[in-house]
Amino acid sequence: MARYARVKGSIALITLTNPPVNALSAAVRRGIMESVSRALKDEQVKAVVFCGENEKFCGGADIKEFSGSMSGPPLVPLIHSIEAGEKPMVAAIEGVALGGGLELALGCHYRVANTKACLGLPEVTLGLLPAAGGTQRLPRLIGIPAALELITTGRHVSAQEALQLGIVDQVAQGSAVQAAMELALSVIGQPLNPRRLSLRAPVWAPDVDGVCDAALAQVKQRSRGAMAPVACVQAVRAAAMLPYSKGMERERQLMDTLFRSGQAQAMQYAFFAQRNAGKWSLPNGSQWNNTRARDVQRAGVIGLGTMGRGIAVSLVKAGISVVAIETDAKQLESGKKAVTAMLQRDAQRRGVSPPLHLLTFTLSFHQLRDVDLVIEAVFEDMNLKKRVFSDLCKVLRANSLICTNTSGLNVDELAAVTDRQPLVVGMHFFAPAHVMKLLEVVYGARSSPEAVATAMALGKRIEKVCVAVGNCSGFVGNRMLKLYLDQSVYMLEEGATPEQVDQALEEFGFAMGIFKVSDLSGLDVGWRVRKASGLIGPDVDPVKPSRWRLGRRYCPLPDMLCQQGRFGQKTGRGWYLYDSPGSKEAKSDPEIQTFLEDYRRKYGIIPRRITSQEVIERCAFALANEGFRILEDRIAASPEDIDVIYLFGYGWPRHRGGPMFYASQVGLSVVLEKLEHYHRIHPDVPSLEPSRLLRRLVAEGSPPIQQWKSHIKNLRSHL
Ligand code: 3H9
Repeated sequence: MARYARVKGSIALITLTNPPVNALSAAVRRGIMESVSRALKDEQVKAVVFCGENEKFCGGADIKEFSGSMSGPPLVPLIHSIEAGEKPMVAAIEGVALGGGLELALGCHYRVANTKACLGLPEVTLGLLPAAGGTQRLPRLIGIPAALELITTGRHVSAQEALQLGIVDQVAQGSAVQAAMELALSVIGQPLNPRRLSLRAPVWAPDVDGVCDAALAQVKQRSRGAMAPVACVQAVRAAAMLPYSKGMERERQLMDTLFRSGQAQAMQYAFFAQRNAGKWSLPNGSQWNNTRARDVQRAGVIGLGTMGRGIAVSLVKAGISVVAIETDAKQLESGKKAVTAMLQRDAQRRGVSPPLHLLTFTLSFHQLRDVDLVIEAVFEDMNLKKRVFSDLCKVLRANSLICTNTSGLNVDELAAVTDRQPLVVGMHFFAPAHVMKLLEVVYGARSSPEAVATAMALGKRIEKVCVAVGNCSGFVGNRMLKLYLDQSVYMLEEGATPEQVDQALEEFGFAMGIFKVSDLSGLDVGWRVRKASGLIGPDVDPVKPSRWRLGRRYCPLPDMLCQQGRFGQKTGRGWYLYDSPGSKEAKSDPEIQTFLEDYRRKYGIIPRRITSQEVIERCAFALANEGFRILEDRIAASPEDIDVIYLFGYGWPRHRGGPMFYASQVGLSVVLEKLEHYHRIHPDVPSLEPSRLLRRLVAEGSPPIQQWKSHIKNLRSHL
């Protein structure tokens, strides 16, 4: 797990060998310990170079080990022994030096990276802090402000930036190992104490308290309720205030607290869930590793509204030629301007030239004859999309894929109007499509595994986190969202205000409460959907609309707001008030308070106090309950897939793992009990009735979330 070789006569080359990222498993740590001791004992060896197999230095501690009992030599003393070694130790960084990997490099006396390397301390994204001396050595190397920024964000830096910051001593154009060996030979005999970061004095500066306080305020605002960023600031503050050994003690104490926290478990779960989502499977047994994706060189994008523009930008940035289509010249021109500007801004930021040559803007469908795949992103209207689909079939090659960007329309119904049902899939992007990470790839009843594989591979290529989901109204994300929205507005009827509900959700960790998000997305969007689905019609009394529709409780409050022209940010008024249309700062609106009071009076509702706990329980458990139904229906293959959708598409706080993980962490029997309680009080809300799968899991002793899949199979075999 660490290979030892003597090279150039006097250099010990220690290679970490634990593919794919040479994580510091117990075996690797043991291997390093033995190799270092051998190098120090060997009189022929004058310097030591560390590198990683397959041109990847090290991805850090082995995260899989965190859930078991730790064994093998601990990392902290191991890095100390490297730093204390009486021969120059040089890290040759290629690929990645992350977390414990970078901490190992910081324990070395010199660091060389090659141009393609990236470095960082991303522990905060796993609910932890760099606990192998990273919080103490990095500030001593690059100063408090820069270290705070890197450690609290977990940001990766390029080799060039690492050089500017002073993290590495040299950037090599070619092999970092060769350059490190040359450097090692050149420093033999030079004093090592100045290179030992732990021997440096604390990096105190007159404004250090102010800098740390500002960082603390920033992380509290950015990651509401997350413990790790706060602990990171505390540990770096210790580096500024305390001698090294005391700072290390503080680092360890803080790590112990984080390590045992549910937040770290949630974030590590999220790390693996994200990677597992790419290992998709379909109910028919086809999956990621037995299905070939087609190569996509040229794509068409139909419609250059908000979604189409973002999709075109994402494709072009990934090097795919795009034929972008609009129906009239004016819209085409405005789409062209917007797409070009987005690409130019992005290219400027990255210091490259914009790949505008990959774009063709046209009004003619005929230009699509050579594309491998089309993504239709026209208005969310079934008849319009059907028309586009049948028109596409007239011009496309027989084997071109057709994808629809829809947030919930029936993919099978759309596929049925084409001459190629197996080649039709949904690609549900999230706005803005060039920014948001999530992509739901929706397979219909007749979608071929190859079409799913192609959409998943394309999504990955444009740097999306892709989840394959089945076809049903709203797919996974929006099907669940509807119930979450329902609960939120019911609570307004019962006595809450939008501010109270949003505050509870924000304290839970959401960046924005549901009413602020609704104002941002536009209240008219849901209004249109409700009209199309028959919930709002001419027979609805405009003065006192019914609170009971299609056999269940219905809250007309959002419709009543829309009738007043309150569409959210875009009109300057929604659940909140904004200074002007389009402005973003939400302010409480006394008119909304009066509106809610009048409404309750009109319907004879006696308002009651709704606690934050009730807000979270009703929103989060309603989400999870629908998640269980989605699993029963095989719309999602696993609870991890659902959680990834909520983490990347709906702002669910990462330190809460996702709605399904949260349910497992709270305890399934508690969730069941609460749902039964709320359903007893609100029998007219069928979605609060606990799902069969939840009941079954509780009856089977609430197994851990990783085992739910097998219980779902059993449940199905009993149906
Ligand atoms: C730490 O270091 C704590 C210390 O401060 C203190 C301790 C005392 N462990 O992402 P990919 C797996 S905490 C175990 O698809 P990429 C990953 O699950 C650690 N496994 O590839 C996947 O497995 P599979 C701090 C790991 O090229 C496979 O490798 N370090 C680890 O897109 C490929 O991963 C981090 O937070 C690991 N550390 O990206 C870095 N890393 O094939 C976490 C990866 O079975 N890792 N795997 O699905 C990353 O950010 C990315 O994986 C990396 C490669 C950028 C390295």
